Amino acid sequence: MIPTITAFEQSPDRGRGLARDMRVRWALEEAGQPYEVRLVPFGAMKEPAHRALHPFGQIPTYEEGDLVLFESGVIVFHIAQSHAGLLPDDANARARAITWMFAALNSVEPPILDLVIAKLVEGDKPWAKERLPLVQERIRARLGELSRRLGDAEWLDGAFSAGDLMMVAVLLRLKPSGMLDEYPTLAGYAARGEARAAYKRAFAAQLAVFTGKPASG
Ligand code: GTB
Repeated sequence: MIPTITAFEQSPDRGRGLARDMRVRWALEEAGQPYEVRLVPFGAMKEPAHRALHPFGQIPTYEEGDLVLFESGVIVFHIAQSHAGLLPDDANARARAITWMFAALNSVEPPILDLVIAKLVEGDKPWAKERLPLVQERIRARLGELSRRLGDAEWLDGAFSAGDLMMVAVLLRLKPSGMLDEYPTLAGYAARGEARAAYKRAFAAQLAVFTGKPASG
């Protein structure tokens, strides 16, 4: 059965792959699973029809027969569990890969999200200038820790896994800030993720929504 995911009809990032449908597309591409995309206009996102799929009126969602999922983390996890290649067969290695997925979402993404909010949502507040360095400091602390753990390894725990997919997707949200480049180990790690054929296909597909040109290849 071909699953359907949702994405922004008009991507505010102008196709830079920063919205969370990108990680779901990437996982589907890694899994070799064809998929369809329903583009949701902003107005429709908070309407009952979309809220029936996503209680918070957001993208991405995932529909596969009777199954409806929201939350990019669980969608990627579901894809990884249902296909070979994104989670190791060995039980302990699998648990560690899942740990890295959670770490990406619960320990690395929150301070990065704080930065986006501090800049885009709270940037005009009188206290914004004072808050920003605190947020940046928390990101740097986390990136330093992650960078030390990765060391000179290619991926976080053996072969590329859904844990790496999620971590790279989260780290790439920092690209516009330039902060990722302060950590060459992590910049290289993210670049290895971006160099994967599945990432490139997913990126081209979400960019095509913005450019109106069909993704080639
Ligand atoms: N925890 C949920 C998940 O992981 O799926 C969060 C989902 C979420 O935040 N979705 C956002 C959304 O639908 C899109 S991805 N927002 C609309 C709303 O809440 O009304 C976040 C996002 C949006 C835009 C950019 N950008 O333009 O750069 C980047 C990331």
